[in-house]
Amino acid sequence: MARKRVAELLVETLAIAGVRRIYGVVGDSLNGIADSIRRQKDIRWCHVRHEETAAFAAGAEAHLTGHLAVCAGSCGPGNLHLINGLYDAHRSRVPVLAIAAHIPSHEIGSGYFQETHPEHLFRDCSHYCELVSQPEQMPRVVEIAIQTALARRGVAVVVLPGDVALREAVEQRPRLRFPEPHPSIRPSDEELTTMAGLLNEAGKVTILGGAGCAGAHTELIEVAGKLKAPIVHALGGKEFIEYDNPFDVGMTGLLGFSSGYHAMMDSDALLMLGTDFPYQQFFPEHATIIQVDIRGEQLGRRTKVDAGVVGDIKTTLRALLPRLVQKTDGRHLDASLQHYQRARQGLDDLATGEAGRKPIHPQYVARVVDEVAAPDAIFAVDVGTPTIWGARYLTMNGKRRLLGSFMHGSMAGALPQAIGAQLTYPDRQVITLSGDGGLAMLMGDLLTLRQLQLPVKLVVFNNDALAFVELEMKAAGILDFGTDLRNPDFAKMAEGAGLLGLRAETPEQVRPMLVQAVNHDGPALLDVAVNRQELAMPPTLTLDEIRGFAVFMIKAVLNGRGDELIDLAKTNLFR
Ligand SMILES: Cc1cc2nc3c(=O)[nH]c(=O)nc-3n(C[C@H](O)[C@H](O)[C@H](O)COP(=O)(O)OP(=O)(O)OC[C@H]3O[C@@H](n4cnc5c(N)ncnc54)[C@H](O)[C@@H]3O)c2cc1C
Ligand SMILES: Cc1ncc(C[n+]2csc(CCOP(=O)(O)OP(=O)(O)O)c2C)c(N)n1
Repeated sequence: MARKRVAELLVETLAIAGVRRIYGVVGDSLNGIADSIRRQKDIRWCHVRHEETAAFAAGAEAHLTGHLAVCAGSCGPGNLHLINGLYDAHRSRVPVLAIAAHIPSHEIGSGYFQETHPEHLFRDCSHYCELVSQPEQMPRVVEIAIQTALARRGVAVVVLPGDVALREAVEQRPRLRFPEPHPSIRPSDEELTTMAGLLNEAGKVTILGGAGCAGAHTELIEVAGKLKAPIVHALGGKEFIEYDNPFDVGMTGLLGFSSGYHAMMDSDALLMLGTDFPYQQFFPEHATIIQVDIRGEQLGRRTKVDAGVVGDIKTTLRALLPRLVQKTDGRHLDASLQHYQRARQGLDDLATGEAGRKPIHPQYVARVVDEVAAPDAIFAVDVGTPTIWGARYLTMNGKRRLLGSFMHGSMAGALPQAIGAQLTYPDRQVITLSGDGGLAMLMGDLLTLRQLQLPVKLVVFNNDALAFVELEMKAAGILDFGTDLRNPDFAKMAEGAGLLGLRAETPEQVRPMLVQAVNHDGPALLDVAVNRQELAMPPTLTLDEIRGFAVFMIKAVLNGRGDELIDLAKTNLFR
């Protein structure tokens, strides 16, 4: 029997590891791998138009499934294009393997056509990044890469020169066949006793939960009940914490709810569970802080911590529960819940759309998306104001999922993440909240929706601006600059690309068009002309920020842009 080539063995190893898709763009140096994929049935080649899309799509698949996802790029520029999406996956700690095809091995170091040094380039956005220079290294290197991506949660990169991929393999089959590791980890008895002591002693306890609470909903609710503790969430935890939660008081942070902010600030003890919420200024200074994280290096990273323990949230809370004394004083919880109701009402009041009354408020669009979307819809939100609208108006229910570039903070993630989501879950509704800037940035991959027949629904918040940055500029007291967008007719462009294209210009058009898009048997884009200046006030303004707004107004007047000020006032004070 003919001996396998290195590329073939690589693909077989991935298939045995459960990989079902590889996202990428082909190229000479990838030919060996592409040909091996073509000749087997387990793994599908998902041909996108930009390698950044491939990496974001793989990241979305990994986020949704928890399993390894794979992307690939050809040598030099091909794999270089992966880098931003890989940073996103790495920062979001989802297991992604990137295959970076490389120039012929005998040319390395000669300054050859398309030569780069992928082992250096990807070092910063991976846990593991190694060059395969000999057939003997296969499958061991790719297996180490897979194990590292899964065990350390993040990116691993295998750099494979095109000629090595085509050589005969020495080993003939993958070595590893064990399932993905899922250990249960909990703090020691002494640590649990210390934690319980601090929580039992404290008067007002608040919980801040993050993405690490996934799979621990029951335990979280039980602990909150015993401690009579309001639960605040960080954005990454929204999809796992917010639903069926009588202790929910919303999110904190600049985009958060005032109730989330105050529940933390007013607490005597804060219990941080599986969160890397990054903004230091939103942590209380005087509370006792107890933190649980699966990774010890996270403890005390964002705020001072009085007791930090290593453990997975589910196992740790299970072990902690019998040590907690049932609290009886519910005043902190009740006050926080009432505050949350008021904050929620305040936000809901902004999400209105009256027939014929322009402009369309983006909050209203997000609300309608929330109402029309399926109970198990997957949402992908762009960085920019769509992140705000998603965080505030999309309701999670335990089945819906939420994708975004929350930690890396890259624009343009929604479309490529939606591509990965729809390929992974062909029968689920996948809806984006796209920025007009974000959509334009990776717009070429609209073509992928038709090519791969993906019925993704794109909702474009078309405000003719890089509005989030405009807001940041205003808050910093500088005049907005470089934020104007002269957009094309996105609906017509979508039609040209084989999608259903719709454009809503008045509030009453939003719902019927969205329903039409969702019911359309194929990809659809709904371009909504939304208000540009919709101030998204943080729960508390710092003195610096208040000064910032004031300075902006003065500068705007000095600059003869009083009209804009009036717009601002109309939009935000008199609506
Ligand atoms: C424009 C923009 C604005 C934003 N504004 C806000 C904002 O106002 N508010 C906000 O909250 N976020 C905001 N974000 C997102 C923010 O940057 C962070 O990404 C987010 O707060 C982190 O959420 P997290 O802590 O839930 O998730 P992660 O950052 O993913 O942290 C999860 C933590 O849990 C740990 N972990 C994982 N699994 C387990 C387990 N099984 N057991 C124990 N520990 C585990 C991990 O080690 C990690 O430390 C914004 C993002 C953007 C792009
Ligand atoms: C790749 C990248 N470039 C620039 C930025 C800085 N940035 C953050 S939000 C934003 C504006 C996003 O504009 P758009 O997609 O139109 O959404 P909007 O805020 O207008 O709703 C920019 C430029 C970024 N986060 N990522």
